[in-house]
Amino acid sequence: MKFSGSISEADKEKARYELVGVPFDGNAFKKGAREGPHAIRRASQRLETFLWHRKLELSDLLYYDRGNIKLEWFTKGKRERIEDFDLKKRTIFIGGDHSISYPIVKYLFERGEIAKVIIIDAHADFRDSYKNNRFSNACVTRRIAELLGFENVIEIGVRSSSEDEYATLNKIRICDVDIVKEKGVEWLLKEIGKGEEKTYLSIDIDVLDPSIAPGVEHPEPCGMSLESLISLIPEIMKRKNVVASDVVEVNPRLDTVNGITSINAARIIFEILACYGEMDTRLEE
Ligand SMILES: [Mn+2]
Repeated sequence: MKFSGSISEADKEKARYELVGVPFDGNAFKKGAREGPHAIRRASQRLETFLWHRKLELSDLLYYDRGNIKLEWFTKGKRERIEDFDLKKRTIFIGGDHSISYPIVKYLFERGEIAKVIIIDAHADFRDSYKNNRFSNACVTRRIAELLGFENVIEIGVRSSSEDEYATLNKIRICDVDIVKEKGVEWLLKEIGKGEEKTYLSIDIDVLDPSIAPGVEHPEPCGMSLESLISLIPEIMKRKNVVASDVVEVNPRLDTVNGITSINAARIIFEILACYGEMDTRLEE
């Protein structure tokens, strides 16, 4: 099954954007996120591809769901790589647990495809190691920041970390929920800044409130509404040259209330696709 609105394999050369599933949960504690790509593709079929608030038929954007890629990863950090991958088009990776972001970012960074990373997540994920695994989904932001340079990573929506983790967090720019509540979205957008550098946007679905995204390994109360996330994404993408992104941490085994977490993940992917379209229209003008 392909993501809703994907062009067919016969027409794939016409695609302007790509979707790629990464069915991997080897670094999660509770398994199930490997079923995320399938569940999100299925959920996407339940939504209209006509985006009402934009009056945009998504399939007109021409995107292709190229199926899943393999992540070859021996946990405990011995080795990690993704299948050779060519980022010719703006892409959305569908996870998988959050640890998939690291090998993808590493792969793209080493090929000069990205320079900055924005992470939207309830959790700081800044532990040096978790349960004796440095590549755990609880360490992903730390690994990415070490790779790209701490100044090249910004984290939004955070509302949870350990005390030890918190003590190290001054190394990266964190716009946590409290400060965004206090200073407002305009302030947040100034913090994010503008720039043409190629950026990777990683969205952990658990940034949403658990009432609307219950199907996650670590639900964290007092999260974002879907409306605020959906309005934040275009604001970020107006200011940053987002060439690739991911939506991670949907665990269908825990998503027992009408698959709402998968539905909301599909809806977020719709929004990113619409923003890719908008970015390219702007560049062509
Ligand atoms: Mn998280």
